[in-house]
Amino acid sequence: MAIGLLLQRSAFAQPADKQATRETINLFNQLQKQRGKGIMFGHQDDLAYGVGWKYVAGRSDVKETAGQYPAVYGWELGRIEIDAPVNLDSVPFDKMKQFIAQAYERGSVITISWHLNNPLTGKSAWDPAPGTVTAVLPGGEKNNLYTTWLDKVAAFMLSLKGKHGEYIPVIFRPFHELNGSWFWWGKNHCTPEEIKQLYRFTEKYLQANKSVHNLLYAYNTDRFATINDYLERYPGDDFVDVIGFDIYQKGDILQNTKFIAETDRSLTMLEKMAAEKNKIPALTEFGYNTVPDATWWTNVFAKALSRHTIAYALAWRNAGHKSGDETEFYVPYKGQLSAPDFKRFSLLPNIIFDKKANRNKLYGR
Ligand code: BMA
Repeated sequence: MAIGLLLQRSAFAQPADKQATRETINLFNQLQKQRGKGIMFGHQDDLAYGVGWKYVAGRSDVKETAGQYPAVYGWELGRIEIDAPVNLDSVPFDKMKQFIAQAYERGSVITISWHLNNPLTGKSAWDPAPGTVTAVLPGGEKNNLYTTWLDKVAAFMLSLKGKHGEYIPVIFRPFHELNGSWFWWGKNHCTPEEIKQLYRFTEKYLQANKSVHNLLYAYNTDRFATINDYLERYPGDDFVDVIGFDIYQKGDILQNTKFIAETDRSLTMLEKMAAEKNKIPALTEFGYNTVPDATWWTNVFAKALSRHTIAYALAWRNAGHKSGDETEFYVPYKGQLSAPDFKRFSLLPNIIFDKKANRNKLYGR
């Protein structure tokens, strides 16, 4: 009975956007179907730069250490709203489009985040000025401005095309980490109802006003304690395709056991919700900055994933040396301490990089 019900439900599952393009529907179905075959490995900004290099055709820190490209590529639209030619991490939007097309042709998955500026103050996404969400909602003083920003997002999404003229599907994850309070859309700066409204407004506007139908939508918290906590700001099953959370290991390697336990526990809750709601579970961001542990990949991360069948896990960006003494990277580069272990991790039977991903024909072609 339970299995029958489940099959029945998945047979009718469809993306939040009822007019989603064929390739987008295929991606939605395939992401569900391939669960259990393995977890796809992703990396933010992978083809654009790595530690010690920028914009060298074909380069990728993941490829240079694991021996193959990732299966999922993360990109970021922050500052597209102000017509900047490059995003907040200096990635040129025109290059980003080319990288996205390349990855799509290889059969990989694209996911896009948006650290959009604060529409009320014009400052960054990290400016939590009181009243921003209220101002952005319909009837608010910045709603018009916000729709002009969405027009630019729509233009970007609609510029992504494959060889047959089809739109390239993208997993869009706006308002990520919404249960934290570091962004203007965060927990302490609006009510659950307000952020749900903003999420729904954004999606409806892109679909109805801009005819964008190549997006799957990700609802994405930071770390969370309970299912209730996770769902507090969930906009509803009709607005979400992928459910995920972001988690980073902090501190020294003595925290390994704690990280494994928390990630494992959170993934269990996520998979339970995904089964009930017929959504695709994913680890939407993860990492241990500078990976200061030679066996972190097989001894920590693989253990955290071992009991799970999420669709993918996205490592955050290899920014390298930033201003001051700061260094930021989440996958190894050639010669880095954890590189040999990362290679071993990439060969585990439940982990999918580029080669296995492309066999799965995620877009139905
Ligand atoms: C953060 C850091 C920042 C970056 C931001 C948006 O986690 O990587 O350097 O600007 O994400 O991509």
